[in-house]
Amino acid sequence: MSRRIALITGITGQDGSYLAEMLLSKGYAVHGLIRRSSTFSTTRIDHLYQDPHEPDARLRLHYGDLADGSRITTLLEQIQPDEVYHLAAQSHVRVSFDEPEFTGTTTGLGTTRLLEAIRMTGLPCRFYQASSSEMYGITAPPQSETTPFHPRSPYACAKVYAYWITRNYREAYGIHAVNGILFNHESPRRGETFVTRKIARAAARIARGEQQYLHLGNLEARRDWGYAPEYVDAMWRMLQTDTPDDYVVATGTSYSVRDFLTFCFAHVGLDWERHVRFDERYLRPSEVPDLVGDASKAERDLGWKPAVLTPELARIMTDAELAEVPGARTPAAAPAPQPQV
Ligand code: NDP
Ligand code: GDR
Repeated sequence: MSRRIALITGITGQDGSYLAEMLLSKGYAVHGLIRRSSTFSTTRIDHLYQDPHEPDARLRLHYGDLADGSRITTLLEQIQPDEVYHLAAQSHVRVSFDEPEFTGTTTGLGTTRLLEAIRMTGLPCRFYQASSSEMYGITAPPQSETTPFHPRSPYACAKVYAYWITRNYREAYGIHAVNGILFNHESPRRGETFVTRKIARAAARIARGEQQYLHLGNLEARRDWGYAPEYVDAMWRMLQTDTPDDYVVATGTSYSVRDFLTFCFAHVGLDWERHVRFDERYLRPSEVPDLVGDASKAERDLGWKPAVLTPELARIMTDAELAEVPGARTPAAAPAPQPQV
């Protein structure tokens, strides 16, 4: 059987980096879409670097942006992927209130640009859409594939649009397109402005005497926090089924931001209440109070089940902040992987 080819948008993000690692370990040729910026944005995948001049290099990067539909189309024609994992997005909920239009263009319409490129090129590839538990918003938990959406941010509205356009291209054109409705998943590679990483990082820094206070917003919000490397495995499993469908991926447990603070600070022997200060800048104009996923369909159809639950996740993330974790933050000694231009 010839080598399978995957295209990952958002390869420089948390999930993209773990997915690239996993697909390379399965023998795939992996292509990644990255944005051109004035500095390198490849820290999370530097350890996967392969010299693109080597004919057998299996990781290749290409410049492109979700706003640029024609580039996406020509890239698909050039790469001829078997599987497309569409992970790129403006993914920060709070930021989406500041940049609602940009969030719609990238997080929402970006999905249409990719699906339209697949339709126009006629490639028989499979398509994964990174849908989100944020789509449920204020609908009461537990949330499953049949739970109605009630989005509470421009980000969530864009994801609801992307969810439905993915289903529409499946129904209208027979494209093998799936929605993975993933609940929050975290890791040492999580972006530093998401609450779990912010807390784990601050706990370690305060324990080392590098920082005194941590400023946070709403501590009462409850989330279903799982471990990112396990969630990219679920993405891959979704694209291996014969019939495309949509799946919730979650742990089925819920903890508050307050609980996460307790886990991380207790791990370094500190009382978080002495170090956390409220800052209203981190509140959202409309909040999502409580998310708990019901992933029984994924367990039944995909054989997927999480092993790491939130308390262990908090320990993993805090330990990573206390030590150095490859791919988390520190520039690797190897040259940064870059597209050939
Ligand atoms: P990150 O924010 O870590 O990564 C986002 C990626 O998208 C980065 O590679 C970023 O590139 C890229 N990107 C952003 N805008 C553009 C653009 N205009 N053109 C091309 N690339 C762009 O997200 P995660 O890895 O955490 O999440 C992956 C996907 O899954 C996202 O779509 C997110 O919304 C969704 N999701 C995430 C969940 C989670 O808990 N992590 C849960 C449910 C859904 P750059 O590095 O240059 O910024
Ligand atoms: P979320 O993650 O909005 O669930 O979106 P985030 O970590 O940003 O917030 C989780 C909860 O923590 C509260 N919170 C704070 N959040 C941040 N970022 N910073 C703070 O200082 C702070 N204080 C309290 C928030 O109000 C919120 O209730 C993530 C993203 O990865 C999305 O892309 C993804 O779709 C969803 O998870 C599932």
